[in-house]
Amino acid sequence: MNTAARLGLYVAGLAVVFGGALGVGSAVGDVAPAPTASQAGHQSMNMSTTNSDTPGGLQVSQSGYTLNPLTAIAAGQPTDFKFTVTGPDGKPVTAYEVEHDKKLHFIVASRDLTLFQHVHPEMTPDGVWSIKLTLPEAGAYRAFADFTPTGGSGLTLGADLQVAGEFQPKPLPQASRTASIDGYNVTLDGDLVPGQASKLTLKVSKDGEPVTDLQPYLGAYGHLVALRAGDLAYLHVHPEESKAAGPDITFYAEVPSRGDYRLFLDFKHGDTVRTAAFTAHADGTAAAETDSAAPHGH
Ligand SMILES: [Cu+2]
Repeated sequence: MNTAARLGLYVAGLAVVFGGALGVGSAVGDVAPAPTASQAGHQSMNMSTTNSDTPGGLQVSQSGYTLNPLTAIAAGQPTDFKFTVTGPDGKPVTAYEVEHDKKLHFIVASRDLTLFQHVHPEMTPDGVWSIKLTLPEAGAYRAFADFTPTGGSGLTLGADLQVAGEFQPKPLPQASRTASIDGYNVTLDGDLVPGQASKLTLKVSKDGEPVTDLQPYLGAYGHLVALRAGDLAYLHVHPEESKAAGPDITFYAEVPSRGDYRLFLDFKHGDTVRTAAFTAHADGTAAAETDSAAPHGH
């Protein structure tokens, strides 16, 4: 399938997800809604007790689905990490919808937001997921599973992972509009405004030249994960459909509150996926910040 067709399919998928989410929101918001035939067919909707405004990733169990880590991780040791997602019947879920090219997206971030991995585990037919993980340092981590069970709505569940040993938590990196990784420079344009879909444009360059041959990754030219400092709430970010393979990649990020956020952009070039990370502050105004003046709220 060519890239344009893949992106088109991906956008169609997003529309479906939005439709599903709106359905849940209105069902939860109504006062004692009479179950409709379609709701009765979706067990997860009836079991949902979460306000639709609650960001993802803050709960280990939601709508009857639970993330269960099965493997302890030692610092610096490559580990075959296993987990399951159990469903409303208590059994491991084995049927998932494909979103962004994958059935399940697994993200691990250190609680201080200085380490980040976005990986794609493999599932056995009995519903046990596994992925080779190396967490280089001891400390507290948060693992996120982002998925849509077949017959249910999209969910992001979060679980703590503790890696034994002494560790020194690092302060949140200063807010910045530029990030460097492996000779690539990525700049961030746009401002996070609480309660709005905030347009963010990331521009990738290498050796001072704009990169115009980005490779599709997860059905788009980039994938952005945004985590809130303080509780690692996992935020909704939607890519804008793009026919150009760079240098600009545009996203819409919905941040629920003022405060600091850490943005992680995965992009693919030269057959390698790299991550550029930014700290951004959402202060409720759309005023431009500069690198040197970027406030870092405490
Ligand atoms: Cu993913």
